[in-house]
Amino acid sequence: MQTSSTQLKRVAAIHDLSGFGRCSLSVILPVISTMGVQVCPVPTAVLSTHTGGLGDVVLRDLTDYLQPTLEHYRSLQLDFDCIYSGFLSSVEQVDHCLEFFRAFPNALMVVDPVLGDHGKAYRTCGPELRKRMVELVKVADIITPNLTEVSILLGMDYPHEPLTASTAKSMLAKLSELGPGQVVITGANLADNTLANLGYDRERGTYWRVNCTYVPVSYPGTGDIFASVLVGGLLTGDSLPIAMDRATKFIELAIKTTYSYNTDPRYGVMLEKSLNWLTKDNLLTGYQAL
Ligand code: PXL
Repeated sequence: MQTSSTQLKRVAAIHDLSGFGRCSLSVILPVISTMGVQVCPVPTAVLSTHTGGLGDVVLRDLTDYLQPTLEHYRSLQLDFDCIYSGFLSSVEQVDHCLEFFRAFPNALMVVDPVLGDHGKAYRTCGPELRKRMVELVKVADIITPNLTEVSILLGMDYPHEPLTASTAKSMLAKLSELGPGQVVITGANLADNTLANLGYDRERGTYWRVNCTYVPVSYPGTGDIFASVLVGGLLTGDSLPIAMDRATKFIELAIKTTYSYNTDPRYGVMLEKSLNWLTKDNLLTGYQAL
């Protein structure tokens, strides 16, 4: 039996498992484990690769796996410190995620509303899923959309122009009004010519930004890695701005390492070369008030 001081935090991660291309559970498992948090994968689907340009993907939907799995965990009287949802392969999976959230009311509810990127919805995310994702956002404690997902959730046009600080703050506040007390928007181009991850803590009334270095390549899975580091940080004692800072610095390291090797961007970031950074006691002072 573990004593409370040696007990690890435990996360149920409801995401797909893509075999090749370094996204979703393939990156979530190593990242969160390396941060000293137990992560229990609850796969929503198994795919041969991610859906970002690698040809005819083999996809096996696991919608009918989710509810019996929750029942099994209930029968074992397992508890989770965090339920973290992401890519869903059917609309009904929204209901199953809601059941998970209801089953563990004391858990930190993290929703990464995976729906699209670069102004376009992913081809597996149809109109009904795009509409219903807001039901998960409503019950979440924290959400981590990119700007494409922000525009879908708020029913507005994708912002092609850089955001002023006041527009960015109003987006964060509007998302929080949907439910979550903490909101993180990833990859926002700001009008002062910077790229930043943005945060909002409603209770504290504070807006945050962590600037990132621009690299002219986009890799799949970086949103999943970012959210995983954020979850790992928050569960091991980080404040929101420190967790955002940690996640931003780690993504920057993984992207810059990968970019230097000139690999095919569709293959994702070379996570294996960067993971060990997460075990270090890093100094994190890069966050700023927005
Ligand atoms: O990283 C988001 C993501 C998750 N899962 C699958 C994807 C993508 C993005 O392309 O295709 C299957």
